[in-house]
Amino acid sequence: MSRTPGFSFSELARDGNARTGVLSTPHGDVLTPTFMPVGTQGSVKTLTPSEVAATGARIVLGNTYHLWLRPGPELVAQLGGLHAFTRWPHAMLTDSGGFQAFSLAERRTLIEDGFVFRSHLDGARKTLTPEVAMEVQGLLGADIAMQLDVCPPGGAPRAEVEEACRLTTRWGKRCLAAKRPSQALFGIVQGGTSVALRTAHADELGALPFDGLALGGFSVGEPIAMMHEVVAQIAPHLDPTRPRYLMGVGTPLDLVHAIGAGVDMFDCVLPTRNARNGQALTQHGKIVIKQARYKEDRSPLDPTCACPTCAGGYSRAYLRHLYMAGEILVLRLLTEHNLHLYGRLMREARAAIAEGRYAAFARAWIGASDAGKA
Ligand code: PRF
Ligand code: ZN
Repeated sequence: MSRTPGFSFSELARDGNARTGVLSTPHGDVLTPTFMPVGTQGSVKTLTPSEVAATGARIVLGNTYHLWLRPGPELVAQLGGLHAFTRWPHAMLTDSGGFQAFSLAERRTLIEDGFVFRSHLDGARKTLTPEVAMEVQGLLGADIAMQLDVCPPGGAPRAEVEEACRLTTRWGKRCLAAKRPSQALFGIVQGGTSVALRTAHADELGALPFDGLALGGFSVGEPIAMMHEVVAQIAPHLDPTRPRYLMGVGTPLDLVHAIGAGVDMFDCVLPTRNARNGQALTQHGKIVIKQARYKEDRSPLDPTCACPTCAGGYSRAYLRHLYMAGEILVLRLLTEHNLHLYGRLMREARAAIAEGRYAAFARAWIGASDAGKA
């Protein structure tokens, strides 16, 4: 079932439930598993597109909610679309805006037709319907659009999770009807931590002609072990001919678990946001750079890392100094390091799957981070 011209997914190798493949888009091929750095407002904070690509990323995520409110999709379209506007030449995906409207907007309410809310920028009253979400994403012109969905908070009552699934299916059908023929569209499976609700919702959305299927509603406050368990059960159940995308997740360990379950795509603000909060991630856990223990530390963040920060010889002591002095260079240096770690994790995971040794690879990563915590 070829749905959108210029867009396809093919599995290259499988190892248990883990798989490696290639996602072809009008802006190039993306090897999976892949991590999409988050470029909420049309930039991956602190980095240029060529710096982002140097981390290994070949697809980034943009946000409908933010770009709709500012600078507006008509302006972006007039300036040639999000690719031309931002100078990112590779693949791009936009999230539909519901999740962000729910977490950022003021006085938001959910109705059958969509979300009604007030902008967090100027208080203007806005209505985000499935048709508006598709119109905005069409004007932005990313390779992949996401359907408008309802993401209940972690621990929401079962009736609320069931209603979120029903509404998400109805909105998914409206998004498919409103989609541009040239833009791929992914459906979003909800269902909280219930495997039964998620299985039913995955079957419902899987019957529709989406180009890919996402798992939404994870990492919203449920225990991490429960997320790993539910993802392990539901991901293999999603149609293997289409890419599987776990939204807004997570730590390197979360990704190692989810790749083992058969997830192909990820996005998360964690590597970029934590960098700006002074945290460097490594295979052995995180480094909080402001800590006094790094004051005279001549070593790089991670001696095994080939990123421009570590390979460039910047010491932990210098990075700590920059952070304490409020120098913005440190935000770039930590962001580069963190995104290179995610890029390397994806590259090594793909190689491990292709060579049939993913289980050993995952054990090594999980063991190294457990040792780092001790
Ligand atoms: N839906 C959408 N975007 C998202 C999520 C979701 O459930 C999440 C949940 N982790 C992150 N981003 N549309
Ligand atoms: Zn590094």
